Amino acid sequence: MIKVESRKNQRIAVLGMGLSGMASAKALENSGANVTVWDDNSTQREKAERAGFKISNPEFIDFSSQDALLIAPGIPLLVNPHPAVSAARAADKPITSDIELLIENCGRARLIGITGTNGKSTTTELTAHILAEAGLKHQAGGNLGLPALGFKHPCDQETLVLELSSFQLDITENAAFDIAILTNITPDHLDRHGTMDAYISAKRRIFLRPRVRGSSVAIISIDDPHSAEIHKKLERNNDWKVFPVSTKGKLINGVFVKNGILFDACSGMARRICDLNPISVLQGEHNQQNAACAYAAAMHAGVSEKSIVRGLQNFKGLPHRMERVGKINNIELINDSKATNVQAANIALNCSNDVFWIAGGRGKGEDFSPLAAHAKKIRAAFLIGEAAHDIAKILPETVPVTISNTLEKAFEHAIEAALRFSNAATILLSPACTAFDQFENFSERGNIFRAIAEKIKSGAYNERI
Ligand code: UMA
Repeated sequence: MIKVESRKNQRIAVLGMGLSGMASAKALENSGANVTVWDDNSTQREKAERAGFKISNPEFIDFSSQDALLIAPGIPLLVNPHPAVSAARAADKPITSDIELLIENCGRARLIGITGTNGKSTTTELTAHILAEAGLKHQAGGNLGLPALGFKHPCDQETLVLELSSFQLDITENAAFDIAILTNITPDHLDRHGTMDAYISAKRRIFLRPRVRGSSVAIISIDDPHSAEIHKKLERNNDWKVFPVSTKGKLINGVFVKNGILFDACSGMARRICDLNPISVLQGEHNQQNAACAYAAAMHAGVSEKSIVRGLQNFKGLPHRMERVGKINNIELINDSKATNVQAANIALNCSNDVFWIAGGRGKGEDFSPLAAHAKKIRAAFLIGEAAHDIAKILPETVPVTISNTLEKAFEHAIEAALRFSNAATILLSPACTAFDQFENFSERGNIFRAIAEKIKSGAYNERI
């Protein structure tokens, strides 16, 4: 784990003992900090107590004797801040995060930060995969997989690839990256940030300051207006070397994809790098955007073009992102459980035809109506969870809707309907919602979808259908 030398002997209260809080508390304690922990959920608190941590509710701590409050990403900060956040602020004590402590303590290891509404996990994994392909020492994690302070302490020659959520960026004051990537911005997490402006501000914080003024690299996909605006502003100052990325048109100074071919025009002249069309896990404009961002990052990290192309070509993709989990007769089964917002579901529906669509879960305060644009290809919708009725409302009468409530029922209803349909079809789980109303997280939801698909493929469901 990370040696958090910068906080040795400090008194730190840790709030939120999930994955990131637990790793943070362990790293801080091992590094000689005086740590107390808290979780509002008694089960998590007991788990922390069993792990040997001192429990103390930061809401009632005398913050004058504390050095900082470290909060997990899920702790409310700006809209209805957690009372402990207000207590720390009232005492004028810093609020910090695991990402901040990693940045403070990672020495000269290269830091690549990746954010964006969609595509940040794929870009993170793809960048890490390319570094691995090139034989470069690296670790990847953050919002995906390993929490920041759970990384092994890096050596100076290492590269750390960090997926960063808007939650993490909001609570990180000293963000500073060698290479910072913004994949895109569309509405998401409005329940947490309150307004779209606040959400955009959180995302923009990845460019708060360069690690090395004038030579840190900002890679910004400019295909949506919010990211294009950030790119325009950043380009005007000399703090960063700024490179745009696009899948919509030719660029004269960045990386772009045209007809599925990746081009590099970072040094002026456009050079053909590779054909993404045959790479099955990089299909669709959204994946081309991820590939272009990962290419740009790897190139600026010094990876040879040959290794990058090899990495792109043998990338295996990520689970729960348009993951093909099987075929029954002529029905494709696609697990896109990671689509936890409207734009992600929009992308998935764009890529499919004759869809039997399973959607719903816990909404994030977003408007579902853009999804109605796909009505013509949705043969039927099977809706689950808290948002089922809100999604039903935006679909026109031409789309048969079943409120299935649970994923198991929705799958059963979808397979019955798809088997009655005479043409090739797709059963697509692309919920446009988080999983938190019925599952631990999107991974659990996707794993259950995959398990049902396996059962159906093995015939275990046949008698019931
Ligand atoms: N808690 C409180 N009080 C509160 C709110 C939460 O005590 O008011 C406690 C909960 O009881 C729980 C703990 O805080 O025990 C959970 O903390 P957390 O929500 O920060 O979750 P972690 O388990 O620490 O996981 C976090 C990220 N979670 C969120 O940002 C919501 C994980 O991202 C990340 O993988 C992990 O740290 C490791 O870094 C998940 C996520 O859903 C994948 N991210 C969102 C997204 O991608 O859209 C942002």
